[in-house]
Amino acid sequence: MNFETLLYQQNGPIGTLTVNRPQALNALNKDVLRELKQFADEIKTNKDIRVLIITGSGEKAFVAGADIKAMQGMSPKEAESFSIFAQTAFNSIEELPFAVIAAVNGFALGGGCELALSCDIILASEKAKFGLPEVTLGLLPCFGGTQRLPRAIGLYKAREMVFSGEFYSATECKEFGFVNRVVAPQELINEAQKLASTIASRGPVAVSKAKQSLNTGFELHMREGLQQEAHLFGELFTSEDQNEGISAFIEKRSPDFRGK
Ligand code: CO8
Repeated sequence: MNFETLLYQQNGPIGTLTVNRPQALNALNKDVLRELKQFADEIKTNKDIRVLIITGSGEKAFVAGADIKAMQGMSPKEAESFSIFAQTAFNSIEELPFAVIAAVNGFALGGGCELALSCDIILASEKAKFGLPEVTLGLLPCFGGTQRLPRAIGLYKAREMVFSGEFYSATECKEFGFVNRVVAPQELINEAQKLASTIASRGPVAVSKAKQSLNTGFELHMREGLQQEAHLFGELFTSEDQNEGISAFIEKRSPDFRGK
């Protein structure tokens, strides 16, 4: 895969995607958003991938937001389209059929924080800073932030972050509940890879359907969510992996999951 603004590396079943515009602290302009969408569309059918890690280039930023310079002079219609364009790209990442880990190495502001929130798990360096500073620019978070953040941490904490526009440390965000772990900067990628390897060793079809149950079930009424969970559980019994997982347990050996 060849991109102008993204770097991609695959190591066995683990892919690592790096947003690569360090000169602008990896800010999201139209090119990055278009490539993120294109990347998600291409990778979603890659059966070899079991976990994707997303990070930012350089030591300073994960992604410092939407490209502020590119927003100047937009018409209301253009601004709305830009928001929808970014939301569509992030939805495609959220809907990838495998686990996605954000390895947040520095500033995750505005659209950068929203990109992390479209990932399944967020690991952060001690140096990371999160925030939704859109109101400081006279804007509101429009890449999914006003929707994903309250779902992740509740309305009250989300309102504080959105209305204040302040930056928060990784530890504060862990307390808020949307950062899973905070690690030393030099350990971040290692930790993300370790977690990715653990997830990659589990039944890929099971992880994929568990993700679907968690993510879409969260939006449903409890009873409908339970129905969906039971349905997805039933579907797993058409997979070879389910048979392999249970057989391996009974035969006291490690399972050899094939993702089928
Ligand atoms: N967009 C464009 N360029 C950026 C951005 C950004 N979001 N962030 C940093 N840069 C650029 C700087 O302009 C600078 O470039 P140059 O050297 O050419 O001047 C370079 O990156 C380095 O940045 P700084 O010199 O500012 O580095 P500092 O260490 O002094 O500060 C900060 C780092 C605190 C991260 C600072 O750069 C900053 O505050 N950046 C902006 C953060 C921000 O407000 N992000 C939210 C943007 S809004 C958003 O994401 C969603 C809005 C949706 C809008 C949709 C419109 C339709």
